[in-house]
Order: sequence, then structure tokens, then C-alpha cells
Amino acid sequence: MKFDIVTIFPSMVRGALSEGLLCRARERGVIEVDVHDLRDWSADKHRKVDDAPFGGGGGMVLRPGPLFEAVEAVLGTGGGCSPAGREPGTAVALMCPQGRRFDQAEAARLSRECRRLVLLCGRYEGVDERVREHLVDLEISIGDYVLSGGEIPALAVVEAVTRLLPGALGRAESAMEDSFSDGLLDCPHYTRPAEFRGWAVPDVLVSGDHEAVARWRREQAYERTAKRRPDHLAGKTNAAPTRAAPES
Ligand code: 9D3
Repeated sequence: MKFDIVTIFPSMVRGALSEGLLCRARERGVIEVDVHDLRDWSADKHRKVDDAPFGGGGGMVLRPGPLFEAVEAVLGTGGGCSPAGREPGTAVALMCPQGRRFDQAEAARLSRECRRLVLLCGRYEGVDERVREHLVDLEISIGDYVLSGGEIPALAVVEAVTRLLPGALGRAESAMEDSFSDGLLDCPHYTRPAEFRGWAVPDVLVSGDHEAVARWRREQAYERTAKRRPDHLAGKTNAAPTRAAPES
């Protein structure tokens, strides 16, 4: 999958892409990410990309010109680049506080349906409304708190989507994901030492009884989810996962 991130802080975004999972996924060719400096498409000699709002008031607004030209250059459709005429599998997303709240289901949808995702990072008080109306396919927020721009949200989206692409996770990580993909919160984890400052690890985890360990983990995950995120529990029971019968 190919991501294009358009931002006025390209080095901030590149830094995050050069570590950990995203770095490995790029090395493995699972994803390609190009980071573009919005100022490269400023018509202004001072590379300005914002201006005062019509009608007055405080704050600055991202001008439409640089954003339209950036997307047209990136998608290679000079002159016309409207959501209606977009190639299937290609989407332009605006990261903004007014967007739809991003979640795991949306990450899964993007990983299935997109081969190419352009992420526009908002800054200042907002972007010219014509960008929303005539350039953008979807608007994404990552949650109800105020950030200074769309860079960290764009990275969150890229990472959440990338993790779902085949080959992005190592073998061990993938197996872990499989066993926890039932929508429950994680169970508690412990490592050495078995006793730390007088606090012992639960006996069952050092019992050697793998069945009992699996049962305990499932119960803990269920209880935690019920207590902390009851909204995640609709229709789930505290039962062992049912396995499909093996084909004869
Ligand atoms: C203080 C300005 N606010 C007035 C009501 C509006 C506002 C504009 C721009 C608030 C934040 C921002 C910058 N944030 C983003 O561009 C952003 C964001 C966020 O702040 N929270 C969660 N997801 C996102 S995605 C992009």
C-alpha cells in the first residue's frame, strides 16, 4: 500500500517513519510512504501556505491552492482531481478535528479497500472549505482532544492500517493478534521476577498447566473488558473460542 503524507512539518513525520514497525514495513516493501512539504506548492516567495479568514476574526486558514496542487502533483492528474473522478482504490483524507472518529473498523476498511491513501495534515485554525467540498474523500479525527495539527493523527492512521497488511507483523506478533482479535481488552501480563517487592505473580501462571493459564487469561480479559469497556462487550460471552471442526 502507498501512503502520501502532505504536511508543513515533513521532518517530524519522517522521524516517526524511520523507527519500529513502520520502518520494518517499509524495508519489507509492505508499504511505501512519501512525505511531501506543502510549502513546495506555495505560490508565495516566502513559501506561505496560510492566510487570514474572509469575514475577519482571529487565526489563519490553510489556502486551497497549495493543497489542490499537492494532491494533483502526487496523484498525477494535473488540472482535475475531484473525488468523483478518483481512481478506485485511491482516497484523499483530510486529518481534522471535525472528521469522523477513527477506529479499528475504519483501519480495517482502509487496509482492505485502499491501495493508495493521501493524507492531508491540517494546521492553524483550519483549511479552506473548498478543500473539503472538492478535493477530499473523507475526513478523519483520531479522538476528542485538541492537537496542533494533523501530523500525529496521520501517523496513527498509517500505523493502524499498516499493522493489518499481510507481512507487516512478524510471525509471533501475528499469532498474538489472532488469539486476541476477539475484541476483548488484553489480559494482565507478568515477567520475571516471580516475586517483586513482595508482590507475587498469580500462581496459575507458574503452575505449568497450559489449559488453566488459557482459561485464566480469557476470564481476566473478559472481566477487564466488562469493567472498563462494557461498550465493547455487546454479544460476547466468557466462553472458550469455538473452533471450526477440522475437515475430514
Ligand atoms: C483551537 C482551534 N479550534 C477551535 C475550535 C479548532 C482546531 C483547529 C485545528 C482544533 C485543532 C486543530 C488542529 N488539529 C488537527 O488538525 C487534528 C486533530 C485534533 O486536534 N484532534 C484529533 N484528531 C485530529 S486530526 C487533525
